[in-house]
Amino acid sequence: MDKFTTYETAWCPGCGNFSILNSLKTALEELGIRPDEVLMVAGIGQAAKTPQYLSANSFCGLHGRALPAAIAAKISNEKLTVIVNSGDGDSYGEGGNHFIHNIRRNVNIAHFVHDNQIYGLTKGQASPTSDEGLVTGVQTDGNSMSPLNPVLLAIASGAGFVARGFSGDSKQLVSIMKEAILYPGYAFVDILQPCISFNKINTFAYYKNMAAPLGDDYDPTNRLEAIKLSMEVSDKIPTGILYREEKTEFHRKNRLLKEGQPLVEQKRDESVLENLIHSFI
Ligand SMILES: Cc1ncc(C[n+]2csc(CCOP(=O)(O)OP(=O)(O)O)c2C)c(N)n1
Ligand SMILES: [Mg+2]
Repeated sequence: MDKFTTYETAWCPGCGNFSILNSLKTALEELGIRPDEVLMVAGIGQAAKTPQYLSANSFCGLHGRALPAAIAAKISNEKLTVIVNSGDGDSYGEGGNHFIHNIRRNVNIAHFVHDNQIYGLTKGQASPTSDEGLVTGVQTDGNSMSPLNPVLLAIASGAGFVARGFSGDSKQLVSIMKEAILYPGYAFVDILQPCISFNKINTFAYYKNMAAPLGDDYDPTNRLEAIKLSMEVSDKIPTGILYREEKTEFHRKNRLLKEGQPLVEQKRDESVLENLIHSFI
């Protein structure tokens, strides 16, 4: 089976998740990757349902724990194309620590964060990217915390591929996703996405007005420029590949993995494990 299929979803009509799912499907098909070669990984949330709606291998873990499961799978079987789709809460809140240290580890996976600036599944609590003062049905006095800037954080932490997309610009999103999947290392994409039910401020119209696609003349290899650009979020929000640097990925640095034979195909001597277990009995 070479074509991907999508399934009926439980998302609200008008949710940005639909176009992110469809953009991913298009990106994978245009890259000529087969469904059986893909592992989709997520944590918990509306965004984290994405793996359940695409006909590929999938694993949904605990809230905030998508990255550890994804990199474990990739480390075991380098032949898999491993893609994480999860929310801003999942990736930057509950999974914030994994986010930073995963950048340092640089395993070859793509991480697509559906950033609706809200905890959607649990009906509107502030997420790490919610605007300060945001009032929702359950955050009635307004969010008292200042937002973190995931793109700035990723570049500052040493990520080699950092991009921002918008669910309403699928042409650009498909092209960013293709580059992220092909990038040999950890590729991070923050995707602006409206939550039509619980975030009444950062709407489709808001993002449409704010999103400013980078021009062809932009040079993504200048780290200081990328940092400066990633701090621009109040007048316009730049979208596209903000930073790109070739870095040695995890597999090429590991003695056991760098020869190229995936761990799952390497010969195992079961007696070593049995002897170890028996030494504790
Ligand atoms: C450890 C833990 N804390 C909290 C929850 C409850 N919970 C489930 S999903 C979620 C928020 C999801 O928000 P986000 O990741 O932004 O995804 P969205 O639904 O907005 O797509 C929360 C708080 C949980 N399941 N596990
Ligand atoms: Mg969210």
